[in-house]
Formats: sequence, C-alpha cells, structure tokens
Amino acid sequence: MKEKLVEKAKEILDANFQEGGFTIPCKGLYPFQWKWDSGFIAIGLAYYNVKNAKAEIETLLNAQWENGFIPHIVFHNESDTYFPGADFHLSKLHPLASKEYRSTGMTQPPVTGFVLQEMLKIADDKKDMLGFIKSQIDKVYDNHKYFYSNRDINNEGLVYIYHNWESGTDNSPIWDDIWKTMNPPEYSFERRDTTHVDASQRPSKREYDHYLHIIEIAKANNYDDVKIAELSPFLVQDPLFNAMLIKSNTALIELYEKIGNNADKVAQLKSWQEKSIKGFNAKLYDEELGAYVHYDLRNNKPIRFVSSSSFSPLYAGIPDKERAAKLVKTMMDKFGGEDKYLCASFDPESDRFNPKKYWRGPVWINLNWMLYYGLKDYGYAEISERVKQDSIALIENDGFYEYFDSRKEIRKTETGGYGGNNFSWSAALLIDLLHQK
Ligand code: 2M8
Repeated sequence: MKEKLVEKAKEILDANFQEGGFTIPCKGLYPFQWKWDSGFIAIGLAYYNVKNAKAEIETLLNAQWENGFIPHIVFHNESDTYFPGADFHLSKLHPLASKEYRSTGMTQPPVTGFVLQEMLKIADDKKDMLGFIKSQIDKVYDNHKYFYSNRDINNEGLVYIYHNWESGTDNSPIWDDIWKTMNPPEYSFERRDTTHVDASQRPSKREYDHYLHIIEIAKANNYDDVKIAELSPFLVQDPLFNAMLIKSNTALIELYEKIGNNADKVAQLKSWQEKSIKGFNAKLYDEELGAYVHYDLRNNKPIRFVSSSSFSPLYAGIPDKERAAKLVKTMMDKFGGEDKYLCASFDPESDRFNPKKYWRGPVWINLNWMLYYGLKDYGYAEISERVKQDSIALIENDGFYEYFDSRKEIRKTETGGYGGNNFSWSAALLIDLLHQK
C-alpha cells in the first residue's frame, strides 16, 4: 500500500475535522457540514478513527427534521467565507425543521444507508459498530420514508430533486436546457467561492441567479414539498440520486436483518426497492444512448446526455447483466480512451464538455469510487482496477484536489487538479481504495 499517500490523506481529514464533531469538505471554500461529503468522509475515518467516523454520522443525523428530511448543509458553526449561508437559506421557514440546527431547505444524495454498511465492513470491532448502527439506523429509515412519501409524486418508485444543488453535480450541462426555461432576476450578491478558486473552474454568475431563484420560490412557500412539486421550475428524476437511494435501501435491509426484530421495516424497504428498481429501468434507461439518463419532470421529457451519473446504477445493482454490458461499452467508448483518465463527469464527445469546469467534465473521486465497486460487482475486474489506478494516479500526480482534468496530455505543461485543495472526500475515499485488493 502507498503509506505516504494514506498518511497525507489522514492529515487532511484531521485538519478538516472540527470541534463540533464533523468534517468540512475544504477549508475556506466549504466551511460547514455537507450531507453526502460527510458520508464519504466517515468511510475514510472508519479506517483509523472510529470515534470521529461515528461523530460524523451523528452530527449529520442530529440535524434531521421532524419529517425525516436531512438537509444538504448543516450550519453548526459561523463562517463568512461561503455564500449562500444560513441567513439566506432560512430553514426555520419549514414548520418541521430542526429547532436546534440551522440548515438549508434542500437535501443531497441519500448515501448514509450504504455508508453505515461500509463502516461495519471496515470496523475491527463489529459488535461495537453494529451497536452504533442500531442507535442511528431508524433515522436513515425515516429519511427514506420522507423521500417515498413526499418526493415520488407519480408513485413510480423514483424520487425527484428540486434543485441542482440537491444532485451534488451542481453545474452539470444536464441542467442547461432547464435554465433556458427560466428567466430569473439578476440578483446582487457577493460570491465567495470565486475568492478561493479561479472563476473559470466555477459556475457563472448567471447560473447562480438560477440557483438562488429556485430557493426563493421554495422559501416563498416555506419549503413545503407539495408546493415545491407544483411550482419549482427545476423538478428532475436524477439517476445518481435514485441509485444512491436504492443502494442505501439494500444496505438498510441487510443491516436490519443483522440487527433483527425489524420485520415491518424490512418488508417496507423491500417493497420500495422492488418498485424503485422497476421504475428506474423502465423510465431512466435510454436504449439509443446505451446509458441511464435524467428525466425532466417539470417539462415531461428525458434529458438525453451521458454523464458519469449514467453509470452510477452499476453501484446499486440496478441493470441486468446484458444492460450492464451496454453501459460499460458506452463508458469505455466515450470516456475510456488511453489518452484519458477515467471517468470524466460529462460526455467528452459533447460540445458541452469542459474539462476544467467543475461538474461539466472533470473527474471526481466520489463518482470513481462508486464506479470502482459497481464494475467490480458486475465482473469487470480489469476496468474496475483501471478506475482505481487512475484515481490514485490523479491524486499522486496532482494532489488531493476537488476535481481533475481527464486529459493525460495536459500534464506535460500544467497541473490537472482543480477547485479546492486538501479536499476531504478525495482523501477519505483514497484511503478506502488503497485498502482494496
Ligand atoms: C459542491 O456544492 C456546493 C453547494 O452544495 C457549492 O458549490 O457551493 C458540490 O460539488 C457538492 O456535490 C458538494 O457536496 C459540495 C461540498 O463539497 O460542493
């Protein structure tokens, strides 16, 4: 194993760990607790600091709302290095929001279920970890219940997201056509992200106007789910988000079975799961593209682009073998050339591809991590190993960046790491990858 890299990764996680018991994604750029970041971070921490790994999950779940909702950012602390902060999001507008913690009124991919299962796999003291999981798992179950009760408006097993920040893939070209249906005001506000990172690597001012406008609509309706479903100009069924929910359903079923005495919850999870997998395969697969795609619920049409999210269903066991083979072929044909690191976040053959700009093209370690396991599970040992080795090489050459250029040749003249440096989930998931044989 590459001891030095693991040591550096631990240093980063330790430096980003906060007194309040959670880890920030990156100093300056992201100074609070983020939902899916925390999950990935807890996996890395579980290898060497079980106490902090547990704290990571607890601090996130403590901020859960009374309706089971888990927010995408928890503002445990004060910081003026990020916009928009707690005073903009105003979670207290929702009657069931946490009274104790300020947060956003939107969520992020539901990774916590499968994270708990990963923590159990990693833990040396299984009994102790299972005890911890037992103390937290109902909160995660309630979160899934929230999704199925409020966000599956057509009763098809697929939940919607109402904001691009809920997807985690913030400025993906997938959303470009939705922005064209909107005409938000030109807000005046002070961006903070572009004081930490070169503006060419971040979303544009006009994109931020759209992001803020959707929040304004949600706030005007006190973050009411029914109203949001009715009014939000952004309403999307996202394959990555739904794959995370399905993967976490599987994890919760297995964990509850280990814990015992939860037959009702297991039965409910199995019934959600069956419907979700069926709905997912029926609605989100695009035969012609050979990939899963997003569905624009507001405008009633599929969004026909291939991105790294298109392959995330492999991680959740969603496609059958035959479909998985098609997915892998699409991935290798478009993203897998010898001149490229796997796996760009957006179709490199598209004219919307931008290898430097955030979610419009660069490689992200969390998506690679999912692909590594997904490909391995479906028997693609060699490609899965390549995803792992590419991830290691990127970090080794460029540093623990937030995202990376997929083009190998640019490294002859420049560095290919972009966005924030000493980025927590790149560190945490590298620790996990380096432990895999
Ligand atoms: C990025 O998103 C935040 C908003 O949530 C931002 O740009 O301000 C995304 O990459 C998201 O997936 C991630 O969770 C977050 C923190 O790392 O940063």
